[in-house]
Amino acid sequence: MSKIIGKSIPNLPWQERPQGCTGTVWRYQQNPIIGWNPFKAAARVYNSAVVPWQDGFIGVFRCDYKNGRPHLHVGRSQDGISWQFEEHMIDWRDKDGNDAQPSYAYDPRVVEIEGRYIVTWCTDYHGATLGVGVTEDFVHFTRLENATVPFNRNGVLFPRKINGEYVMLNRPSDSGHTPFGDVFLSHSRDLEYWGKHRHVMGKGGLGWWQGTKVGAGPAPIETDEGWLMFYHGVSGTCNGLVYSFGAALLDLNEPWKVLYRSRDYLLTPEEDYETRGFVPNVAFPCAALADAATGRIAIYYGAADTYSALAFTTADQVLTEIKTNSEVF
Ligand code: BMA
Repeated sequence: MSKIIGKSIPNLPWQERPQGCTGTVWRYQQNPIIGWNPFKAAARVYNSAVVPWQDGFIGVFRCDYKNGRPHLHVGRSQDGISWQFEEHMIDWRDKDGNDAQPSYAYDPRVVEIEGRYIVTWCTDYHGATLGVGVTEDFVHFTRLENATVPFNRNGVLFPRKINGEYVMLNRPSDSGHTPFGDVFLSHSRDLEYWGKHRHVMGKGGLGWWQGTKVGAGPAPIETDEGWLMFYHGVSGTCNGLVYSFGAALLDLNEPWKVLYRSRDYLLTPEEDYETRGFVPNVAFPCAALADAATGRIAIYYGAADTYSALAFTTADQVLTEIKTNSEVF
């Protein structure tokens, strides 16, 4: 049995695999958990980050406004399924307390490292780049320097330092809807200066579902066999891009080394809420809660750039799947 290293989350949202479902990952039967226009400012809430908080959950949510621009809002939930949102966007301040509000912000991820919650997201600095900030209470948010020069849109921290350094998965890109993309990682001692860049994995292989680009999803989950990383893979069709997701296992000490990687997707857009919406055919995971006591994992994913949805699996089942059906690379 593969073991998750980390905290126990006894109130993890969970549903058993429905009868007749044979997939390694299965959907929450009441999906989507967040629909159109969930609160006044937001038309769509998706591609968002959730972490345990007190006796429930908290998150940083991508909220697309009715002018089309995305901003980040805090959301709170007792059960991880039903969410209440702050009406106002996160008020980012720099270290001196000055306004540091990004002009847009999307695809946030959140990790807790040594008592601080670190948020990464896609922001703008003469083009898309990676914003980084910290909070301890989800009320006061301090923005740090951006991690990269443009263009880079997908920044995901490992949930602890590795060999004394912060490590961030990221994906260099171009402006617009980049038709390429490999996963890299970068190291930092202070969350400000980033270097020691390593290539983690490229698009392609046998699986056409990941033939156009790949990008890290939720913060990787530590297991006794390596880092379990869910990632999105994109296929370029005659009608546009299709976003599915799979998983990879990365070496614990040298996480740029890929031990196994999905040959087949774990989840691809099939349901109405995944195939119809603002951007059809998108399943884009940004957070996963992992319960070390049971091995259960709840994956939060954006559906059709419109809805928030939940899916479930266990560490053991995902590792068995990617070891049995591993991509050749
Ligand atoms: C990516 C990001 C995601 C989005 C996806 C599909 O480039 O912008 O936020 O979910 O495209 O539109």
